[in-house]
Amino acid sequence: MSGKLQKAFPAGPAPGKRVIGRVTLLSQVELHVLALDQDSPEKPIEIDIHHDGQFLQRITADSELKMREGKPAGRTGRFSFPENFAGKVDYNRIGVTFAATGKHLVGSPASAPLSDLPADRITYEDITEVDQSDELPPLDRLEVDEGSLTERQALFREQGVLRLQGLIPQAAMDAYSQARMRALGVAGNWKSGTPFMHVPELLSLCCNAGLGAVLEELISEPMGVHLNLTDWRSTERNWHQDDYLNPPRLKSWYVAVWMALDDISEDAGPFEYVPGSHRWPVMRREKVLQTLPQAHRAREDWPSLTQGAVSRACLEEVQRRGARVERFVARKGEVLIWHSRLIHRGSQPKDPALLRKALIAHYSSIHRRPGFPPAVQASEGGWYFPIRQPLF
Ligand SMILES: O=C(O)CCC(=O)C(=O)O
Repeated sequence: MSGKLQKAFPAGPAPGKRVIGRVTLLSQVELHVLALDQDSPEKPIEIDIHHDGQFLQRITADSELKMREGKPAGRTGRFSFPENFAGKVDYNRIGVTFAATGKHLVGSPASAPLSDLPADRITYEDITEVDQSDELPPLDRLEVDEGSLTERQALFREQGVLRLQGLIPQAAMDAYSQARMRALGVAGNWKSGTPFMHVPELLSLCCNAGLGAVLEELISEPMGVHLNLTDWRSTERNWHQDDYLNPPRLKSWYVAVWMALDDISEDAGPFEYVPGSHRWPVMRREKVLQTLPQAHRAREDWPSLTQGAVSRACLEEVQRRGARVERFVARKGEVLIWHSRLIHRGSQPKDPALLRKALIAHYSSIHRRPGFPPAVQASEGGWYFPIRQPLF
């Protein structure tokens, strides 16, 4: 317990209710709450604890605290962050709210307006909007001559996802797997998001001509790779769309590809997705940012700060619509292409020791990323944006 970290806050009313409370950080890992229902001072009060927008636990402030004259001063409760949080507790990201109203207790550091709401009160509607404008790729527009679509286009328009076996020669995947193994072994990873700039086998795989042709068939413009996720474990990034993570003017001229370099075990945290969810309202960055206190909106790590609210809102929407979740338990060589608005996630592995040998590559239209260096056509036929970042 650290005396330096001890903070005290004045008590104050929770707006609209005669329930008041304050929270005190006793140590880096322990919170103390004091709450009082002014109409029923003997009543225990339920309090929700969040960190980084993620709901952690509901506690009850039920120990009686009496003032000197014997009058009830309120009910107290304590919360200790779980052991696996050690070192990760960021004081400014702790949210402490009344369970009944969702309002923050005085002294709850992550309090501020949508940001006044705990992540579990933010709805899909709060952070999305309907967009079927003519600025979208042709397959996403309201009016499409369905009869003129190829089978793949029709599937992608309807499902937002396409699974293909045999699209990329196995030899190209194996060559990359071996190069990665030589460079990193099984557990390592590159720091760069663009390792294709350093690893010829990776560039060759991402710029495979057959793949490039299918991406162009779906989006209607040549697509250039600009991001790789090369870990052989699930990212464990919970439910989200990719669209709001990109510049708003890019709209949906964006697509991502998941390649199975080996058979993927059911227990290794497969990629999961909700077919058809790319036709639901789309998350907007400015709306997602509203869920954060003003002071945090310019932070580089805003995607992780908002991930808790985003994934919860997605899950609720999936449940509200009774939508189906699919798992990509891929066979070696299989490729999955997904739409930038598709709700998807890297699921949590049941067995964290298992490898998930995959390559993930993200692509944008080569005509629509003015902030990137001009795209270059690789000798294989596909395109890449030559973004140089140190490999390690
Ligand atoms: O780990 C995974 O399979 C999910 C990857 C993902 O969400 C992404 O690349 O946007």
